Amino acid sequence: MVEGLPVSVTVMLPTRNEEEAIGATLDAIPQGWCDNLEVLIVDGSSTDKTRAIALERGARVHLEPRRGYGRAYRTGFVVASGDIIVTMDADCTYPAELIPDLVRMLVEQDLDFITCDRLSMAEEGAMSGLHGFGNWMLSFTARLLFGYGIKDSQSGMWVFRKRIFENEAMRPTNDGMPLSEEIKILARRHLGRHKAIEVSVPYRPRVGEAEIHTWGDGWKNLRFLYARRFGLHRTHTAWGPSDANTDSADGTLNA
Ligand SMILES: Nc1nc2c(ncn2[C@@H]2O[C@H](COP(=O)(O)OP(=O)(O)OP(=O)(O)O)[C@@H](O)[C@H]2O)c(=O)[nH]1
Ligand SMILES: [Mg+2]
Repeated sequence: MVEGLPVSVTVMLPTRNEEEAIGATLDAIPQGWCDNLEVLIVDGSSTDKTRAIALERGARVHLEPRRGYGRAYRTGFVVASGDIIVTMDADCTYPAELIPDLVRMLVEQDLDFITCDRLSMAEEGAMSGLHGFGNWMLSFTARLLFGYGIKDSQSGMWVFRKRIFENEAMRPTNDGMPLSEEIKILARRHLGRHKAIEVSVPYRPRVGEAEIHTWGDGWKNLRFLYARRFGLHRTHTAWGPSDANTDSADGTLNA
C-alpha cells in the first residue's frame, strides 16, 4: 500500500451493461493513496442498472451514447480530470488492488506509459482456450508487423500520463476493440521502450456476460493491425466528447 502520492489520478472504466460486475469492480479500487482520485465510468448507453450502481458508489458517470470500446476511451481520455489515467474493464478481471503500486512505478521510474500483460499470470479459467489462442495470434502479428515486442497486445489495463495526447500522433484513431492494440503500438513508437513499458499482472475470470464477439472482434483486430501498418486506417469520429454527451460532474446526466 502506498501513502499519499502527490498526483491526481483518474481510474477510467468503459461500461456497457455491466450491472453484475460494476459494483465489485468499483469496490476493489483502493482509496486514499493519492492527492486526488477520480473514478470515471464512460457508459455506452447501458440499458441495465450500470449507471445507477456507479453513481450510488460516488463514481463520476459520463454518458457516451456512440457505441464502441474505443469510442468510449477516445472520449474519456479528454474528459478525465487526472494527470495520470488508469484503465480497466468493469468486469472484475483486472487487479484493481495493484493500481497504487503501478502509479507509484510510473512516477518513481519517470515513465509515460505502462501496459499490463495478462498472458504470463492469467488465473485458471480467466481466458478460454480460443481467446488465449486469439490473443497470442494477435500479439504475435503485432510483434511481427511493428517489432515493438509487446507480449499482450489486447490488455485493457494501462497506466499513463494524460499529457501524452498533447502529441496528436499519440491519439488512437479506432472506435472499437482495436484501440487496445493501437494505443500500445503508438506508445512504443512515440514514447520509446524506455518510457513505455509492459509489466505482468494477474488476470481473473470475468463476472457477468461479455458482449465480445470472439470471431468478429478477432478479425477486426487482425485487419486493423495490417491497416495501421500500411497507413490504410481511417478515423470515423473526432477525438473527444460530442456536445450532446452528458456527465454527472456538471449535473447534465440524469441516470
Ligand atoms: N462505453 C462502452 N463500453 C463498452 C462498449 N463495449 C464494451 N464496453 C466495455 O468495455 C470493457 C471491455 O469489454 P469486454 O466485453 O470486457 O471485452 P473483453 O475484455 O475483450 O472480453 P472478456 O474477455 O469476455 O471480458 C467492459 O467494461 C465493457 O463493459 C461500448 O460500446 N461502449
Ligand atoms: Mg473484459
